[in-house]
Amino acid sequence: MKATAIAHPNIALVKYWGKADVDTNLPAVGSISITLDSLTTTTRVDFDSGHDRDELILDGAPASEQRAKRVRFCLDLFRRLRPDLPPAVVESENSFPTAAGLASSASGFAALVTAVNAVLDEPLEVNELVEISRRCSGSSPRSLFGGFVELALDGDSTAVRPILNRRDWPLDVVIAVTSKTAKKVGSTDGMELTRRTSPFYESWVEKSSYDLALARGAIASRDFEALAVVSEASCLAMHAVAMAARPGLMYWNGTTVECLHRVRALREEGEPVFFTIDAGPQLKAICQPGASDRVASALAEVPGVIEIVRCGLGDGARVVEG
Ligand code: 2P0
Repeated sequence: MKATAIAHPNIALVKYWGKADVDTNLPAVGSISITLDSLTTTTRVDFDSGHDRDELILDGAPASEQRAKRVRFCLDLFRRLRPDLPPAVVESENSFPTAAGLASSASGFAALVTAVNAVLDEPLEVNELVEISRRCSGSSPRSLFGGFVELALDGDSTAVRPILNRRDWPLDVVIAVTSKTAKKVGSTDGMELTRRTSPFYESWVEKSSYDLALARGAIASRDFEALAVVSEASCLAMHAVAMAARPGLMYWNGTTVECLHRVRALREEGEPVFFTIDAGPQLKAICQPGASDRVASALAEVPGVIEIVRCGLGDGARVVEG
């Protein structure tokens, strides 16, 4: 009973921020993302280890108790449906910094549920995997699929709808890494603080269905400019509602802001590029493939950028050898 799976982070263009129910981690809003290709989480599960409790090894070392607890929670959700699953050793490696706004929990749980499902005599249905991974990390069901993906609300649960294959609209992503330090306030705590204290929270939730519709239309018609406008608006609205929490949440550093201005200047000069920023200080520039060399060079020159990471759009989580 061993299996290995890989998954890639995804980047939301229409953002998820806020929970309708904390206990079941039900999002308050739907979201639309793109799955990346070159950043990878590789997760191996071993249910034959003979250990008496689930263990997590992260990037080669025993993980913190907090992270191990989240993995045990995920395995216990499987055990509700498959009670005979013995304790597991889970080994997970990220090819990128953990917890610095590069969506490591999304790829981590997508890889974990895919690997666990691969050892089951009776594998779960995809909607069951979506629910399990979503309970562990609200962004992770999107990494189960490739290309352009929507996580839609469906009553008390969620459903994932692949919108467009990566080959049908290849875009590039240039990530300007501005810090490798783990963020001070995690997404879950930040979302709850925002829900409880931000005066703009209700209008953020109300407005999201409008942005989802705009983004769906832009992707269906491969309208880059329309996708740029709605994506930047959703990103800035998410950060605005979070900044208005008390105390206000500020995930950016000065370099993030300089990168944002650089991307806007590039677009004014005619480059097909727009930005998005998640709950961390990295700026992600999404561009047409022909523009990505120029976008990467321009962002590399911004003082404070410590690394440029380049990706295309990738496939969903999958089982691999090993
Ligand atoms: C997103 N983020 O849509 C938004 C934008 C971060 C900023 O989904 O609380 O760490 O575990 O469900 O999975 C953060 O994702 O959040 C997130 P939880 P998670 O990508």
